[in-house]
Amino acid sequence: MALKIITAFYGDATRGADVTAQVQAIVANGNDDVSISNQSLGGDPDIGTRKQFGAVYFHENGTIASIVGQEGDTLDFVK
Ligand SMILES: [Ca+2]
Repeated sequence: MALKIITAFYGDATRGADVTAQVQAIVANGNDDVSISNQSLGGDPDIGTRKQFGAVYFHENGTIASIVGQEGDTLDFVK
């Protein structure tokens, strides 16, 4: 069973994008390593800044987890 993404955000305090659907698509096939980039998340919500990323999601075991990072990171959703 894939992870269930509750919410995911990519951007900065000024501009950002809800990337819940993009992250859900990345993890839909069981992959749990998510590259944080304009390419993987569907565009650049604030050109010229280093974007932040945060997500809240259900693990397979039913618990809720959160993860944060920055543009350029690869985040491991299930360690
Ligand atoms: Ca993993």
